[in-house]
Amino acid sequence: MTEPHYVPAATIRARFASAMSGMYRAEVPKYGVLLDMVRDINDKLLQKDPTLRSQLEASDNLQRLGDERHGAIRLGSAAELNTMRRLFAVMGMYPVGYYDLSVAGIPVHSTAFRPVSAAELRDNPFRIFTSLLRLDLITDQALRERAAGLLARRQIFSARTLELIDTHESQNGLDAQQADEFVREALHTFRWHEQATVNAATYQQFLASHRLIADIVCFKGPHINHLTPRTLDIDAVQQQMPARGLDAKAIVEGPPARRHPILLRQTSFKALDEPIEFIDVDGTQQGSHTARFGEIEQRGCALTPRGRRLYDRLLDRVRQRVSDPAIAADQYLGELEAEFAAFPDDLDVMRREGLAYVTFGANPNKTGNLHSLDEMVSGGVLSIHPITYEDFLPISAAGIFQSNLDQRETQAFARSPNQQTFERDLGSSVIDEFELYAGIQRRSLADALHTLGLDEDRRSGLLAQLGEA
Ligand code: OOG
Ligand code: NI
Repeated sequence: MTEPHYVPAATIRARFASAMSGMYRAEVPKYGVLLDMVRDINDKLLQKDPTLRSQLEASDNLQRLGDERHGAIRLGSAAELNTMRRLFAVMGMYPVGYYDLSVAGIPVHSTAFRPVSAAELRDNPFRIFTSLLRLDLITDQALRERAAGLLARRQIFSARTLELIDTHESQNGLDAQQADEFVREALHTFRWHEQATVNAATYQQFLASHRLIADIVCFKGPHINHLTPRTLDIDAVQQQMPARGLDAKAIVEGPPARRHPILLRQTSFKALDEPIEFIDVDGTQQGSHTARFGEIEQRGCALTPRGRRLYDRLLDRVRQRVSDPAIAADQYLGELEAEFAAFPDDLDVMRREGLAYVTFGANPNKTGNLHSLDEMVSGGVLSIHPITYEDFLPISAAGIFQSNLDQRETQAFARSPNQQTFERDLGSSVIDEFELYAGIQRRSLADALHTLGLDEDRRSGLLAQLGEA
């Protein structure tokens, strides 16, 4: 049990997310432009569409929408990843999912730290996509050793942050003063540093090997590289970006526009070229570095493993025909629409076919057959709502990485997922996202059946009809 005077993890998380947003807004003014645009578009849409508003309210999404963000960082070593896991635990954020980006020519593998329960997600769904550099994929041995040496020497956490993480673990919580201090101190780790830790020549060597390696190895810490707000209409965002002075990427990543949105659709503006000071024995040298960008996303319904396989298959067919969407955007979007006609665009059909996860609500004043889950839904005894997808998509993530790497051709790393090594470095296993969604779905049905006053036998019979997709 958490002591009563300890600050709830969700409160620390919300404060941290808000402090990070403030810091990033000051560091990257275009992020402020993007936030204003997303707020305008969301407000207008909610005014125009009261049905959407009540749907969002019913699925616990309306209240969190304005504060909802995800960020991303890239770490250099196992030790950094391990401490980062302990740091995020203070805020009730746990590693969910394993993403292997080597398949897309990017030498990292990743997880997303995020809250996991429905209640915690409702309070504040802040997430950080966290990547770890895979030095094992760098073939140049001298460069690999150089990188390892630089990474071993840096300390990305302040001494006080480390103490507060220990305190959190030993007393199982932080009091008000400790929580305030934690937010202030932990934020430093994610700051931008205008000074590199290397000279310009070393930076160039890493850059030539892979831009991402330079970004991870040559700086004091894992600067937050984007902070993404959630929009209700990503096509409007994509269309309005140029007029607001934001250089939008060619296509929106993810599924096409639908009546019932699924998974995640994302777009971004190009990374900024920012001034950097390189250090040398005889002084400093001015240069620049391109890492930080702006991203916007629209979140839809979480899919079951079966739904996800269908999504992957359809997207793969499109990608086979259009290998570079950036130079054939119209063709890509046309093919995407055509392929996804095969993905049912009706929430109850998606549920029945075991493609999507939903939550159930009880309507005790309706009567009807109480033996069949499908009939209870079609008769309105049970209402259904989409469960929001809280995670990421590897192909979209690769597209986002690539559109900001500024190098057309990506390197061919052998496909080598290595979840075991990742989990060893992390110091724990990653949570399976599908189990989380299935658990939320099952609990909501159990609660709804309880509200309807059904006896134990009837309830377990209906729960058995959920299947485990
Ligand atoms: C992470 C890119 C992935 C997303 O939204 O898929 C990501 C990075 O560039 O470090 O944030
Ligand atoms: Ni992102």
